[in-house]
Amino acid sequence: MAGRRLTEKQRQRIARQQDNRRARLSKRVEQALLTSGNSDTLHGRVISRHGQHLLVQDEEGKDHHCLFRQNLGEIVCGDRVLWQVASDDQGVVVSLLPRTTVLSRPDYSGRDKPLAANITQLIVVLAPKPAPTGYLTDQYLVAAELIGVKALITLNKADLLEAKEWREFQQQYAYYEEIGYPMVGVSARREHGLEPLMERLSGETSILVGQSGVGKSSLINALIPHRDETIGELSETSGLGRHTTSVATLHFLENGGEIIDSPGVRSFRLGKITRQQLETGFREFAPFLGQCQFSNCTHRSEPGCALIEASHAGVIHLERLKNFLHMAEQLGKSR
Ligand SMILES: Nc1nc2c(ncn2[C@@H]2O[C@H](COP(=O)(O)OP(=O)(O)O)[C@@H](O)[C@H]2O)c(=O)[nH]1
Ligand SMILES: [Mg+2]
Ligand SMILES: [Zn+2]
Repeated sequence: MAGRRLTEKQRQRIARQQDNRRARLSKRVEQALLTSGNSDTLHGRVISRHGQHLLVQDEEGKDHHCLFRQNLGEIVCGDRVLWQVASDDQGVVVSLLPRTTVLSRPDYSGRDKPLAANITQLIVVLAPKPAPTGYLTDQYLVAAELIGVKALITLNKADLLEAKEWREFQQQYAYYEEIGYPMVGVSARREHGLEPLMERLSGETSILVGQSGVGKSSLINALIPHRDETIGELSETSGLGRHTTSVATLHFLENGGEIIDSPGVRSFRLGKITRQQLETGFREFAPFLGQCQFSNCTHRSEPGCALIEASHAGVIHLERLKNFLHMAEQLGKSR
């Protein structure tokens, strides 16, 4: 990422601009609260965030365009908040309620930036096209383990392959099921067959992740009939609807589930984690951790390495160990 590194001068200028913008915004927020004279606080759910603007849904299911107090930190899609009405079409978020989980990734400067909050399930979407990279999949699965949410693998675009090829495609990922990650096969293009996915969404707040083009947005469209119309309405009232694919956006399902569409993440890097955390991010390694001959074993080539032995015995999939080693190599490096 060396090409994207900023000079100290550029960094200072950006920081100054951000300070100025924040100061201006703070003034606007306080002004809006003053003029409304209304101090009732209401519960809300953050549907999406566009820069300094939030789309917040109230408890009746109505959406409000909100600013937020600048001392609240990063507010993201899925957050639960308290807010006040400032004017007919605008509110101000005054408090961020505690999160159960937060999914983050490092921004351009390497700082952890939250992407979505209060999720309970991470859904990795794979498709025959664009061809999956196992490395990205495993990074997502490690993230799910570390933040403590369930993970589900969804193979999309079943319609692209003949039945036999599709079975082979599914077979390629069967080892994930053995590890304990459920897998469902679907097609966003077919009218029927989404039930196995729908069942897994019930009662959960799920986030769809995966390469751009695998069909995350199409799946949400297929799961939520009439969604397009709703989006149309939003864009008229707030101007926000049109950009829903460029930011994480929360959607409500008929079965009570909630689902977050995230923008295509080409390279998802884990935040700063320790080697030990990375090891626990591969759930099938658990029985073997601490069993190596050397207590500081890197699991690369040491004699008596329990992980290498397990991979030779076919208990740990070779691809998983390879991806672990690759991730471990990235840990110590500066960005
Ligand atoms: N054949 C087929 N195409 C699909 C399917 N799901 C999505 N697509 C297509 O794949 C492309 C990318 O879909 P999109 O939902 O934007 O992917 P996203 O980037 O993951 O949100 C679009 O051209 C979709 O029409 C599917 O199940 N079958
Ligand atoms: Mg999309
Ligand atoms: Zn080892």
